[in-house]
Amino acid sequence: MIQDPNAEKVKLIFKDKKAIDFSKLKKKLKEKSEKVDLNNILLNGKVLFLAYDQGLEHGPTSDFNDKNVDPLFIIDIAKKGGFTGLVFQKGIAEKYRKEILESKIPLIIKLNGKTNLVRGDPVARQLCSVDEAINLNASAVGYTIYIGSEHESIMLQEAEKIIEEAHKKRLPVVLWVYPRGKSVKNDASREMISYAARTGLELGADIVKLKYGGKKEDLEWAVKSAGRTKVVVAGGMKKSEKDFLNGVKDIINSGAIGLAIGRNVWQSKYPLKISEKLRKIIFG
Ligand code: FBP
Repeated sequence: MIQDPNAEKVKLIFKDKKAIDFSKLKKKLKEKSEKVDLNNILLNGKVLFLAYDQGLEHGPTSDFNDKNVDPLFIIDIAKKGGFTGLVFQKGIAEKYRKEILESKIPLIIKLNGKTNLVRGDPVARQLCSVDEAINLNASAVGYTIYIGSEHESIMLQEAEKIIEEAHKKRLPVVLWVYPRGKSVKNDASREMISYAARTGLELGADIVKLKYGGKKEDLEWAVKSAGRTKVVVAGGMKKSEKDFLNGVKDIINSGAIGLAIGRNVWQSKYPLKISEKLRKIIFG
């Protein structure tokens, strides 16, 4: 132990002060931690979210076919595939409200978004408020920040306001943090994914969503960098099932709590089979 030459002096100062009431302090801390309710979207501390905001992010022609263009197909996969969350923009959440409610899958509403039609450093501004999300029965809200973009300050500030408001209402916040823009050379490098993870922690996100570059030790470092903010990983473009599932094992063994994926599930020929395999890896 480190010897403190001033220990005696410090003791005397503390003697004069009023004793700290630890029970009050504990109560305060408990109240604080009760503010955010993650239980709705976690299953044994793990998650499997089905992401379906690609219609806005990439456009229907790039990602969808005759089946998965229909939000009902996605809700059905989420329900039968045992997903712990379903990610929509507010429009789908509103128009398919009845089926989402019937599915009993917790809803995560993305509060910002953009199309991929604009070139240059990306910015995605807020399109839906926390209150609108609550009125649409959201169990959590999501927001994307493109760190490294020349417009990152807009997104950092909007995310901060959203986190403040959502947490007052006990709603968890999932931040998608993607390094992007001309200053970012490799968005999946160790440096970038850990920076993304740390951004989530520094802003107070409950969960941060990252892209995984395929190196387990880099993801382990990102998970460490995220501290008490939990890490989930995005799926990316459709891969062979074998490669994809091997990657998922590494993701879970690195300390991430799960996945928030889209294309590798709903573009699969057998979405329910792949969901079952994912469930086995993530929840055991
Ligand atoms: P996928 O599993 O299909 O990659 O979805 C994850 C996700 O984060 C989506 O929520 C989002 O629409 C998409 O990736 C954005 O990807 P990108 O910014 O690379 O175009």
